[in-house]
Amino acid sequence: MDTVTDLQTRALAEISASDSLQQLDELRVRYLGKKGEITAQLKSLGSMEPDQRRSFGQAVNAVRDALNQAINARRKALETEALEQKLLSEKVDVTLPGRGEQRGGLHPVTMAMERAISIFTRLGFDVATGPEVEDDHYNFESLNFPPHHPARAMHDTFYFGDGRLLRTHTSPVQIRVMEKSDPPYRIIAPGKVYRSDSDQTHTPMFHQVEGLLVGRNVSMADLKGVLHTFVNAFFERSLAVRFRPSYFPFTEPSAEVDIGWEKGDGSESGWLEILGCGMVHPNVLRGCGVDPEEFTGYAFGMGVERMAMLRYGVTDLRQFFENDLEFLRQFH
Ligand code: 2U9
Repeated sequence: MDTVTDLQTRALAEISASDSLQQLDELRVRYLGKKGEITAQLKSLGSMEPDQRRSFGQAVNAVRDALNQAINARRKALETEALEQKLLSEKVDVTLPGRGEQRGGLHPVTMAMERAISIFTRLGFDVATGPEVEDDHYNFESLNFPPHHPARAMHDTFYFGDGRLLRTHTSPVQIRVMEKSDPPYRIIAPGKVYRSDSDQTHTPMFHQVEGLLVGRNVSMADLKGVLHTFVNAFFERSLAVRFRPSYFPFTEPSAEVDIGWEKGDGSESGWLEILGCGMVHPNVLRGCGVDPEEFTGYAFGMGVERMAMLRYGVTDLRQFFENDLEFLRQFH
């Protein structure tokens, strides 16, 4: 009996001194587990006289119940303590000042591109897109570039070596539209284009917005009207425009468009080239299954980086590609 009382005193002291759930569980196993001390005492009952067995059995059971109770109570206390610790350490001070936030913005080239798209959309043009990896047929042949013609050299093409190439203009988009549907067409093709060219005024990737309108009785006068309307809207002022004869394989006649440009202080005024255009060459129409006797059309193309430089007063093309936040934030 003394051993059992001693055992209870010792176990209760250890239980109340335990300071972790793991330690408490080790105590439970040591005293109440299959090979535990209380269990051993219960096993010893078998070899006792009936009288002794009854009173000893009651005592051991009472100790077992007391230990069980103590362990459960201690566990609850430890769990509550742990929860309180956790709540304390995870406390959020909602009165702390905020960290502030940074507002993003569109890239000026994106802004110029969306501006051009928005103006042409309001003039009735639909937006068409196509792949950046093309082949000779779509990038050159269908656009009336004869094989080995020097005009191909103007484009400094990136070739993959397996017949594929990176498009040097977005014109293949219009070819694809013409090949698979009937006129009339009134579309613009905005997107990235690639030319193996890199200096102060050229980057190997740049953006174009091209346009194509094909229908009955479409004339150069229509082209001039639409482009004048466009440049006035794009630059938000009434500009003088000049059409200068030029050459492109895919248009005949072809022209380059200049705008009369004056700097704010009145200095350095003059003509500034901003666009290329022309009447779609009959060979291009015919190649796409469009009868040039029945339909005529005009086309135009512009470099978006150039338009963005003029519109936002950027003097160095490379700034568009450096991702300097000090530069980019000016356009937010
Ligand atoms: C089809 C037929 C004709 C698109 C055109 C230009 C003139 C032009 C340049 C502007 C600056 C390229 O980025 S740039 O270097 N583009 O001058 N582009 S006419 O003519 C087409 C397009 C599609 C089927």
